[in-house]
Amino acid sequence: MKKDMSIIGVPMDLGQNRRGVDMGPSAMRYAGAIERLQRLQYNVSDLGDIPINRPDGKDDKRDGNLRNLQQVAEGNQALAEMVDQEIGKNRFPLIFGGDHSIAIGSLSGIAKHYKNLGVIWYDAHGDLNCGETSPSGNIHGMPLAVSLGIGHEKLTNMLHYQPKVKPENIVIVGARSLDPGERELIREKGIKVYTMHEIDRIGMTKVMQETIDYLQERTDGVHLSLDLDGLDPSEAPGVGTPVLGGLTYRESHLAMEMLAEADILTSAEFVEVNPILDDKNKTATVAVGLMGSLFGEKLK
Ligand code: HAR
Ligand code: MN
Ligand code: MN
Ligand code: MN
Repeated sequence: MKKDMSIIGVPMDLGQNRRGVDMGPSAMRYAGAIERLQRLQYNVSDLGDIPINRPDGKDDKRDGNLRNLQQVAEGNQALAEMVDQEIGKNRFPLIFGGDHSIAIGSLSGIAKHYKNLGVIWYDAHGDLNCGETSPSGNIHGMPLAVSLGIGHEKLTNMLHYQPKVKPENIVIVGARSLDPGERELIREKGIKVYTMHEIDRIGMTKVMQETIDYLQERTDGVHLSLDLDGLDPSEAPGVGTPVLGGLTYRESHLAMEMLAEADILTSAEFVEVNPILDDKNKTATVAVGLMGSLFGEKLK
């Protein structure tokens, strides 16, 4: 893993309905993210937070059932440019959300630099909706579809190229809440998914070993997009759309350690931490613990 690392905060809460997730970057910094990474000998540069414009108060789902499309697109555009620039300087981008709509900007900035970017989508959800299939109009349920070139042009064509990612280079881990349109897309595109059912059956060790082998064979870089709602709400309660029956902290810790050992990651993001819904910053603390494992601690 590269030792020069750039932290980018994205205080975005407009990709969904519940305020507070804009404080995710602060919560993870407060939980000691920067110090933890420095202790692991990373040369960390904290670039602060991307400015997010507030909506005008009128609503909202004016353009194709997409809530706050304009502001979400603008924030992601700024993020994409910054990520692109940091990778250009040969630095590892580590992005703190914010709701999961920020993966649109991350992937736009990252994928430019790879022919075959791999993506690990660690999440209770597939985030494979578009305006037509979304039950909510919330853009945080759409970023993976956007990366495939499916969705509103303002999002799919960010930085003027698309698609960002090929369906065969994606692995979803932890899924347990998929909408009908998402299931159809998964089937149609042949996206690799480890649902909670598979993880229960074969265990996290095998799931991650298969994921790593699969991606190592076909990709030239791997982005980890870790949505804290992939974990069980008993351990990560500070998320806007909790779903029972999730991954434990220990399973997640193991997954991160296996990724560290395989040394395949080239960028990462931690999203959906909402300190307003949390229990004494527990979820941000879990996120920072997972960062520790992901970036090389191997104590516990
Ligand atoms: N699938 C639902 C929707 O599109 C819920 C998405 C909830 N999302 C997230 N992203 N937290 O993973 O509205
Ligand atoms: Mn998500
Ligand atoms: Mn989710
Ligand atoms: Mn351990």
